[in-house]
Amino acid sequence: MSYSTENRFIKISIIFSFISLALGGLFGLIQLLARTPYILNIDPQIYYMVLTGHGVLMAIVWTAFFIMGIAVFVTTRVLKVNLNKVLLNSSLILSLIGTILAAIAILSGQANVLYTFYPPLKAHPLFYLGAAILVIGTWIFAVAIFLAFLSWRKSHKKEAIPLPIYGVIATLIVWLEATPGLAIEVLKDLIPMSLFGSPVDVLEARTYFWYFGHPLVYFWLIPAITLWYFTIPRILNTELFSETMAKVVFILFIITSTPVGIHHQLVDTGIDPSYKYLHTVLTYTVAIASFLTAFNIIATLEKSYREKGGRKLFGWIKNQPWNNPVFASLGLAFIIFGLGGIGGIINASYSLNYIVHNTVWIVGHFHTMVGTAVTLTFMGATYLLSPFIFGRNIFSGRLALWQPYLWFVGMMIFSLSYHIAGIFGMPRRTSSILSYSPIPSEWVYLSQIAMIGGLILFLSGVLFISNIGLTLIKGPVISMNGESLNIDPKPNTMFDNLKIWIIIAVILIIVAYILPFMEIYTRGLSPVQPRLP
Ligand code: HEM
Ligand SMILES: [Cu+2]
Repeated sequence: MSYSTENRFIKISIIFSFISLALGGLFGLIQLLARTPYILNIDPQIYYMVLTGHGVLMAIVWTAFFIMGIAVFVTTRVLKVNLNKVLLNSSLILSLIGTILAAIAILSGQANVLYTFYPPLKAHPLFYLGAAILVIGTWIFAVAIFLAFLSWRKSHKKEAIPLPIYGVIATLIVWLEATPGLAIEVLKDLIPMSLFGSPVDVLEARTYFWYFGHPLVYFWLIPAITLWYFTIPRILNTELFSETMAKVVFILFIITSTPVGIHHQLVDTGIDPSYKYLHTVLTYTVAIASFLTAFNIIATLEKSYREKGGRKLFGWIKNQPWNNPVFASLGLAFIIFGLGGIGGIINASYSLNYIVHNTVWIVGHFHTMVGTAVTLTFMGATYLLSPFIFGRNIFSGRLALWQPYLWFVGMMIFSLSYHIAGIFGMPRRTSSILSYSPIPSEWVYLSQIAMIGGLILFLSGVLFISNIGLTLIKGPVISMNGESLNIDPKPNTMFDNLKIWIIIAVILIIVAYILPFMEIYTRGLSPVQPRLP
């Protein structure tokens, strides 16, 4: 079977994602040095340009392009199908154009609105236009994958959906649940604001944004979790502890990832506390999915240890292939996912949220989740899939082994210090904490410790990017481009009927959002004039 169009898509989108990661990492370094007292002084406008670039490149571009590339790889290789060429090519072109337009607006300093682009802050129209085009590109992409999946399904009705495909489909369903919120905000509020200076209701726009913003988290996490489910048992030469549990997790993500967005607005005025409470409760149900994931992976590790004759109570932790770069990346990402997950429960708690809101605790938190659980997993997946995707083995296995450990150590130092500094009230999104003087002494030394962690993190990023760069140029050539991934067919069960879960998801979204939006609209909007940051 020939996958030439698909392979081109995969290569372009994944290499583009690495470029974003590299540039985003450079911006991260600048922020790190600027935030730490007495190290680097930069103009606040430049700081916010860099911070917008870092947030957008890391949270949206790096993740979305990597995910699209991997999704094409998994879909074609597991189902042994081709995707619609026109859809695939146009989705790639639109996604690239949209991203480049937004990048031009950001890098020229005309969109210093951060990756949350809260109005009334106003960016150049290209920024919003680029975002809209990117989203349209991803929708076309989703259609291409769904068409291939549905046509496969027609001829394989009695078979269970293979787990990696389940992960791809769940990811795209969550994306399609989430993005209408973004589309409405951008088309209805932000583009008119930016083009014509139309006034905007801040609360309305923020509510649409977070309708999108929380499921975005699962758009990142589901692919990472899918990679754990698929890769870890293969490396250990065993089966996943429970495939049914894995599917239940995906279903829970489909159902509960969207109707929880108001947990990002617990401090916003104008939303009734009872709705905030409802979203908090639903957030705890989505946390169950994360707990089940942790259980399933740990049980798989222990199962494989016992199958090989291990008998010690905790021997399954040490006796794993920690010297395998792929396992190390995924395993360390998984550990950080556990720690970050606990932090997430604190964020979602109605009362504790008031303490950590808008502090660097939050920065510490999402660097554990998207910055490590997701990013380090994708890095490990790159080591694994490089022969398939680039037709080359990784240039240096030794660098590939050092890299995840450095990332882990760097992240532990960086994120732990920011978590603690956050409890001392150190604000995020500012380059000049000293301007808050007098400041707690903790802010200064915790920033300095975080800087050491961030530098290690940056070094790890440099190792990754240079190893991949060298792989592309000099990695040992190996021909695996046409190869398929074989997964033994299993019988269909109720967990393979996605329709019913999608219907439940839609109902729950309506229940969770109809009242808050009615409150916003019946009270009447209070639009304000946009302003430049
Ligand atoms: C080289 C490694 C990295 C360093 C040194 C770094 C550093 C930082 C710092 C210091 C901030 C806080 C800025 C502030 O609030 O004033 C920040 C924010 C952020 N980082 Fe990173 N980061 C790194 C990697 C990543 C990765 C891998 C991701 C995600 C994939 C990521 C996503 C974000 C996001 C979404 C923000 C929030 C931006 C905002 O508040 O608007 N970072 N980063
Ligand atoms: Cu959230």
